[in-house]
Amino acid sequence: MIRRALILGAILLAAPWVAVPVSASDVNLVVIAFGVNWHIASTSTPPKPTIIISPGDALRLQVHNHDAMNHTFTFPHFGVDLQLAPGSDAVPTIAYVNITTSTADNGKWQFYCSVPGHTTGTDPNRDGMVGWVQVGSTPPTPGLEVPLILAVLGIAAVSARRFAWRKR
Ligand SMILES: [Cu+2]
Repeated sequence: MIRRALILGAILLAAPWVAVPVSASDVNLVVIAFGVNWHIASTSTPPKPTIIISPGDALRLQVHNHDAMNHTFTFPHFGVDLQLAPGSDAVPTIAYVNITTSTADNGKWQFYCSVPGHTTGTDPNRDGMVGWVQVGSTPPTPGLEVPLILAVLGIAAVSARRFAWRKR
């Protein structure tokens, strides 16, 4: 009986970690250099975008340049540094970037254009022609998990004791 209670406790403890889903999808996006700013999908979306993906996702980017000047798509965390020749709305310059992520990439990472004058500040806190990729959600505040684990342990301990007492 004690053993059964302990096994039940162990299963309850293990369950939250076993249940964590593993997602791995392709995220296809167009990132546009326009007006010395980055935009997602269209030139009229807000500048300085944040792309949110899950660890394990593959980020498949088309990087377009609509400006009649050079830009770069520079993303230090993922080792990407692309030159973008001048383009236009009618005939944008198009480059392709594939980024594969894992749980090791959890966090918020900045990309930018390295042409002098297009950003101010230094890595990883530039301003201007910048954007971010956030891998995973921001971690939840600890406080819910710990009491839950203690409650499960408490239930297991109490039932083990009760069974031991009954046995006598
Ligand atoms: Cu630029």
